[in-house]
Amino acid sequence: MTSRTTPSRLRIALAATVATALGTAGLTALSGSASAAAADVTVQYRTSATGATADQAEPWLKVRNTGSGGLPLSSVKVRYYFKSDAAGTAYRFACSWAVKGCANITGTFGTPANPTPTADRYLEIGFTAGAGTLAPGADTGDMQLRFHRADWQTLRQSDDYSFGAAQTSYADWAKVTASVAGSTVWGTSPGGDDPTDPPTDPPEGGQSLFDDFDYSTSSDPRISANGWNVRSNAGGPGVPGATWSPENVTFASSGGNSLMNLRTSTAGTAESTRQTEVLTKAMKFRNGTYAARVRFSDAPVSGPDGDRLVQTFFTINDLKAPMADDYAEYDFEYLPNGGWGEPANILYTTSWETYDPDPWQAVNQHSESRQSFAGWHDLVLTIDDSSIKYYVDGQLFGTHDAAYLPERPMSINFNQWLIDLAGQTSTTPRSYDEQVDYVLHVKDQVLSPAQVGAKVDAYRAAGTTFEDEVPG
Ligand SMILES: [Ca+2]
Ligand SMILES: [Ca+2]
Ligand SMILES: [Ca+2]
Repeated sequence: MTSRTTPSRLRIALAATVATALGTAGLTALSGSASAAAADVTVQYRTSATGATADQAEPWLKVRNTGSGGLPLSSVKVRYYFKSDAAGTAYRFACSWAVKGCANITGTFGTPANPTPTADRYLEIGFTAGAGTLAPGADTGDMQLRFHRADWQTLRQSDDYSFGAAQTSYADWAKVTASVAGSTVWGTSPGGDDPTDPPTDPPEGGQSLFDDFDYSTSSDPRISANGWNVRSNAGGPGVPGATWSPENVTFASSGGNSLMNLRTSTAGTAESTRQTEVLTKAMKFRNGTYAARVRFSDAPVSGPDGDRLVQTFFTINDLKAPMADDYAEYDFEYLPNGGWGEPANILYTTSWETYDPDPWQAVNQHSESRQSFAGWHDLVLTIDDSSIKYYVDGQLFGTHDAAYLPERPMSINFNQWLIDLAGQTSTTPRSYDEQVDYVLHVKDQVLSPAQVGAKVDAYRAAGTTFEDEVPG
């Protein structure tokens, strides 16, 4: 452990903190003992981007538990210090691959309290509970991490404190720091920076779209002004020859809260079939959080039941060619009466890499639940650089792989359509409703379902029924 630096001052501070928490009895028991220093790690570093300048910095790291007990990785923070290219330059973190799973690794940028000529920013790596616990002697394995300028311009790393151009294979590296439960246990920070100060920089992104759908009718000019298209143009999906009907999109107030209703109706023929769709005109949404409160229904408002409907909330862009891999689509799709070979109600969430319409070939990953989802549901979709997650009513519904991440921005859509007319062959008119309370998108930030709820509550407390800060 030749490059190891363990400041004994910090060990003592840790022991004192623990003793204080335990009171006088604890002080006696811990005084002079090594118990409080049981948590201990070494950090190894290598880089695969060794140039003085690079498109991305690639600090690859391994954290080893050299203590005597199990080490929950969620208690560990590692800081990589660098000199920013300019004071206002923004950076983005990404994880290419990690034994512990990129979804379990977080990256946050911060500014040291005492900047130096080689360190006025740092990347702080953390772990979620899903990363688990390291047994004594075990390490995290490879963490292939990277970061780049938000504008993708070349960055200079030759002036970065933690950068080691010669470190092309893993070795102990004291120019990164590691802390466990708020106490520094590894490395030498630059300029007397305290590696346990909380990160100072706000999370990146955060520009939001919120709409409470407070409109009068589908021809309310504010709908278009706010960036929505109420679909009237013909075409798929659904029954060939069906009409997409703006008149079937209506708005009603319920307890002071406005709801959007998408009504889909048929009398058993293509000519009588009216489908509904509302979508953003702009394709400008990619990573971040998508949320909506949606009411699915199992039965028609009137008329005979049984039609094979799809009630949705989704994001999508355009397929530029069959199997083009820059296609992207993320769906919540509820089939109240089955369809696609399913005999009864089923909720799908599906993440698409791409597809070929003819002959049909799909490259996607899906999760499903065969039960009724009639009624109101809180739907949340999150996309970061490592995975796609779907939540229904606060519960994780599915996690999909990095292979299905979006390559290009997308629109946000709601629609209700008929797979075919074979589910109910009657010519008696019937109609089905899908209602939408609100939609929220937060750019580049992964929010928990609870954070989504809090953000919506804040909009409503402020009297804001619509806001769009998302850059086009
Ligand atoms: Ca630099
Ligand atoms: Ca794709
Ligand atoms: Ca509403």
